[in-house]
Amino acid sequence: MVVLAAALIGPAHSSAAGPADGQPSTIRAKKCSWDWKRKKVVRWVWRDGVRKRIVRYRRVKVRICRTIPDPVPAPARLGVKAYEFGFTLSAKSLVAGDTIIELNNQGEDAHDLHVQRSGSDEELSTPETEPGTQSRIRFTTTPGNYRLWCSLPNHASWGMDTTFEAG
Ligand SMILES: [Cu+2]
Repeated sequence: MVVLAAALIGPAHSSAAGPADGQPSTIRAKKCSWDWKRKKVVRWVWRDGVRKRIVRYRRVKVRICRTIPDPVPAPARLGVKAYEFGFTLSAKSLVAGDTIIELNNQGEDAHDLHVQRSGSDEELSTPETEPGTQSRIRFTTTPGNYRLWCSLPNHASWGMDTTFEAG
């Protein structure tokens, strides 16, 4: 077996997209790079009256292109700090869709967090969350107003009751 170091340059015209090719820079669907591949070359020769099989490998430079999937959008995040007795939100509105709400209990009592979309019967909640700890709810919001409250006795009426908007 003979390995030839000689390189064969692959097709000069790649399908790389980008400004260098005069294409709009908004096209980012493909990513290309050069790679080395081993190519098997089989040849039959007559030597001293005997037919012999000669196998050689040579390195071939090839253009590898792969399609890059559209990036998955990161979930919207809403931080909710709990204290006695109220919530401080990191934002009053967020982009509708995949959402993570994190309850961060900075108070001295346990609290929980209930979430309900205005006009919906469906209600999500964290477990009761001890002081100094966090809980998360991950769900999909649709455009609208959401209520956030603590369900421990009297906590909502004492101020742990607020809203945010998804849009
Ligand atoms: Cu509470």
